[in-house]
Parts: sequence; structure tokens; C-alpha cells
Amino acid sequence: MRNGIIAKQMLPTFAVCFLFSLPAFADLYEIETRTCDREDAGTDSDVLIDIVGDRGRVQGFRPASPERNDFRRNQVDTYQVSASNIGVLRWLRINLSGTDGWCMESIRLRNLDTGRSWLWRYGSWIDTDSAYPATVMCRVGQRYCR
Ligand SMILES: [Ca+2]
Repeated sequence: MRNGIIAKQMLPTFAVCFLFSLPAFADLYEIETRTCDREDAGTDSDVLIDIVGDRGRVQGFRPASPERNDFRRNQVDTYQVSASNIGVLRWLRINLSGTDGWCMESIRLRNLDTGRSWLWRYGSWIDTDSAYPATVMCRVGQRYCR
């Protein structure tokens, strides 16, 4: 009987803890990259992606899949990332860290909860070589990353 009373008193506390442990307004996003179909287009450098909204951001998401060799020539790679409270999407930022340049054909971000998706084309190099940018921005409302 005593245990029963404790359980009844604890129940709301558990419920509240459970609710707060859920990430508020977390959305699941899918990132799909396409690597150019040209020589040396692939990269073994680290690719880091920021997803920036008007209320928050995902910083330095590192797409990498253990099962496959990412970012090969003419290859499409797909990753999932959870983002909490970013609000309205503003832009995507891609940072290359390393000396192996990457020719990115395009990148698509899809919100798997709402079904909305954004596609940006680029078709050029991201490289730490001074001739190319190591960071490109893909802004909502624009068709190309710059
Ligand atoms: Ca390369």
C-alpha cells in the first residue's frame, strides 16, 4: 500500500522528466550530396556542415558513413542529422578541412518531418588551395552555393 502511494506520487514527476528529456521541436534532416563527375572530384578531407536557422544551428556536422567510402566521384551520399530548435532555415555552410579538394555538384537538405526540401547547385571545387574557397554558403532563396 505504501509503495502504491509512492508510485502514484512519483508518476507525474516521471511524466514531466520524460517530456523534458525529449528534444523540443527536434527535426530530422537528410543531407544528400552529389560529387562531380570529373577527375579528382572525390575527397578524403573532412567535410563539416553547419545548418543555420533563425533560432539556432547545428554546428560542424561531420557526415561520414562507416560502411562506405564517402564523397567519391559521381557518387550520391545521404546522411541524417537531428536538429533542435533551429527555427526557420536560413543557410547551409560547408567547410572543407584538409588538403584534398572536393568538387561538389550539388547538395540537398530535406526536412524529413515536414517533407520540405532545398536543393543547391555548386558544380565547382571546395579546396584549401587559395584558388578556391574552403567554405561555401548555400542560402535559402538562392539556387547556387557560393
Ligand atoms: Ca580530390
